[in-house]
Amino acid sequence: MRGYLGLGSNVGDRRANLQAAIDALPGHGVIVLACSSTYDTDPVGEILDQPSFLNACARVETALAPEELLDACKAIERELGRDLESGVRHAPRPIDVDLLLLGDEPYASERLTLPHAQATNRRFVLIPLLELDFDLRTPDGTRLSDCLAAMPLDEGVRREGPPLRLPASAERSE
Ligand code: PH2
Ligand code: MG
Ligand code: MG
Repeated sequence: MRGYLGLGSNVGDRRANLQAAIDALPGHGVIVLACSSTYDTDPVGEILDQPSFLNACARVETALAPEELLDACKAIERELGRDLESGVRHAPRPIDVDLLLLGDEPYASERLTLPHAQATNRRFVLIPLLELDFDLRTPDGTRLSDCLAAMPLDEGVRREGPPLRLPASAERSE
């Protein structure tokens, strides 16, 4: 099934952290089909006084179910040294891997909601997602380009660098 991941880092070598997460995906049953450019973004959410983020998105293909893909994202965060026990929501982090969309169905459990709220209301997610697929829609048919067009321009998102590399071992199915 086709899915979209959002990646973020605001501690250490941000680009290397994002690339390491991309490179770890095939080892967890996730084929990376495409990566967006990287964007330097103003922190939004509960903690604004923290370093700016580097954000990117990836289009992936996987046979994993939604909760299994979430577990893979969390495992990669742990492998890359994110301290999941720190407990502070929205605190600075070397790596954040979020599951944004998977297939054409919504999903809701205690741990996971699809589509991820940020896929429709955060410029740091919408802009790299639309770079990957300008016609992308949520399962209810909402066009993400319409979500972006309706948003105020108050969250700074600046293109920082070229797309992250596909993992060396990636099987490409496109
Ligand atoms: N992630 C957050 C909170 N705030 N701000 C930006 N710009 N980028 C992020 O990835 C981000 C954030 C929590 O996951
Ligand atoms: Mg996040
Ligand atoms: Mg997260």
